[in-house]
Amino acid sequence: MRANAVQGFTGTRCYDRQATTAGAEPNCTGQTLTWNLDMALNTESIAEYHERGWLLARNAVPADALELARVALQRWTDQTIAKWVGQGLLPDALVAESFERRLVVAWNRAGKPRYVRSPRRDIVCREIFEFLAHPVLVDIAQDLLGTPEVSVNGIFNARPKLPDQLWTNTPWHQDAQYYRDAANIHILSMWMPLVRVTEHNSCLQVAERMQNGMLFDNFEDETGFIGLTREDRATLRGISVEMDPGDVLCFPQKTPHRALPNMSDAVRWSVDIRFEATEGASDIGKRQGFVARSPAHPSSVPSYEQWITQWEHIPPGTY
Ligand SMILES: O=C(O)CCC(=O)C(=O)O
Repeated sequence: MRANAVQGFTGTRCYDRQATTAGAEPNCTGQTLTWNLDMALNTESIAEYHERGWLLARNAVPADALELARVALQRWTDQTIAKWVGQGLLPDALVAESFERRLVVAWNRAGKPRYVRSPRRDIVCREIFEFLAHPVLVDIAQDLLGTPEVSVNGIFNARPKLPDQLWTNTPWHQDAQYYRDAANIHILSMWMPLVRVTEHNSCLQVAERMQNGMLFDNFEDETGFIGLTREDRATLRGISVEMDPGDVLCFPQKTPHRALPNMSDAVRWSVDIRFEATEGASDIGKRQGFVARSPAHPSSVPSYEQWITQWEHIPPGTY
């Protein structure tokens, strides 16, 4: 089943957090949407997130934020391909190829070498820091978490997902399966594609209205990712969320989701990042995370130079 878009966002409001007047306006279907003008999302969208356990906000991520992620992913691609060239797997770095195709062309020519499928440590850089702390993303997090005291959770990933590649096919799981001791802390995931994603090239599927339910048992999937048992998977009804760059899919830590296989001939590029309320933030999230916004304690918001010290002991090539 494919998802209908939730038109929950207007970018202009996002920068307008000073305004305090409430408002209401009809949307294209005649339904009245209500706004508190110091919010990035309208109240219906926030309610929808809490009721259904996911929200697709269309055209919510500004181009400058996406560009920060893209720069980091391009740099990662340069480094990954340079390694293959250095190992003698590839004669040249294929710099003329497009962002959408370069990695897949290089990977095939290099003999399909293994690479870090969900890079995190290797994309840590100033651009990623600025992306994670981007005011528009923090605005959305503030609305969905219900507090202006917002932290970036240190679990974030890029997903260079190639065609015909079982080991990057993320199976049905709940994010909280990765941090079971923090399963009841509201950790908001935001998943953003850098290319258009459809059922053909590995869009995500979500199973709705399960965010307040049980935490499923961990099952070691054939991909090596944590997944759900065959029996638990059979209980889920997947909703395909097809998206364009600029859209953001938001869901909390117990919403089951998976990625469909990439059947295109191009890379499915995406990034997934997480936010939580600073008060009561998870230990795992704080380890490489940081305070992104704090009206109460503005000095707790770190600089890039301060944040980078949290990564110094983590070797390249690992998470
Ligand atoms: O992008 C993917 O393939 C999986 C993303 C995911 O599972 C997540 O963001 O939690």
